[in-house]
Amino acid sequence: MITLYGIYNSRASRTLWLIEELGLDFQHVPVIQKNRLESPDAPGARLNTGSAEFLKISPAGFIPTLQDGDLILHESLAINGYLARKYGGPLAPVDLAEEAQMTMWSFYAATSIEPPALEITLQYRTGQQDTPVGRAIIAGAVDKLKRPLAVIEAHLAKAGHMVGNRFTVADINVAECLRYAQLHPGVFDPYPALKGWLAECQARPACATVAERRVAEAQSIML
Ligand SMILES: N[C@@H](CCC(=O)N[C@@H](CS)C(=O)NCC(=O)O)C(=O)O
Repeated sequence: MITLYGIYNSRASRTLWLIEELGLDFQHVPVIQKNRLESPDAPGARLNTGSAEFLKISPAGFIPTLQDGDLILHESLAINGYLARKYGGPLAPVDLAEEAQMTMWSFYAATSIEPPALEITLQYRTGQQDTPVGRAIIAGAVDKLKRPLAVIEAHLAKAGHMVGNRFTVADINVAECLRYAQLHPGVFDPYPALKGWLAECQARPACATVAERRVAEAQSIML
C-alpha cells in the first residue's frame, strides 16, 4: 500500500485530491510543517517536517512525500505524475506527447503561478491583506500573475482542459497552484474560461471531499 506523508493543509492536498479521484487505498501520515508548531523540537511534539524520524524519509524536510514499496518520492508534481502513470486511467497521459504537455503545464504553474499566488495566501493567512504593506504585496502578486493567467485563459478558452480535452492530473496540478491566489476576491474575474474551468474542477466530488477534510483538519489543529 502507498503511504503519503503530509497534512491536508499543505501541498499534499494536490496528491490527496488525485488519490481520492483514483480511489486508491493508502496510509496517511499527517506530518505537519514545523513552522506551524510553537516547539517543533520539544520532546513529544507531533511529527513534523523537522522531526528526525521524518527527515530520514525526506532529507529536505518537505511534505508531501510518497512511499510506494522501496520507492520514495518527493515533490508534489512528480508524485502526482507517478501516481497518474501508475494508477491513473483517464487521468494519466495516453502517450509521450501528453506526458510532456502535462509536465510542461505543471512546471509552468509551479514556477510562474504558485510563487505569486502563495504571496497572496500568506497575506490572508496572517491577516495582513488590508494593511498598506499587505495590499501592496497583493497588488504586486496580482501583477505578476497577469501574464501567466492570460496564458492559461487563452489555452482553456480554446482547449477546455489543460491537456487532452479531458480532466487529467494536469488540471489538478494547475488548479491547486491557482488555489493559493483564490483567497483574493475577484482575482480570476478577468479570466472567464479559467474561472469556469476552476469551478468545474473544484466541484468534482474528490476535490470537494479533500477541501472539507482540509477545513476540518484546520479546525482540529487550530491552523
Ligand atoms: N516544491 C515542493 C514544495 C514542498 C513544500 O515546500 N512543502 C511545504 C508545505 S506546503 C513544507 O513541507 N514546508 C515545511 C518546512 O518548510 O519545514 C513540492 O511541490 O512538493
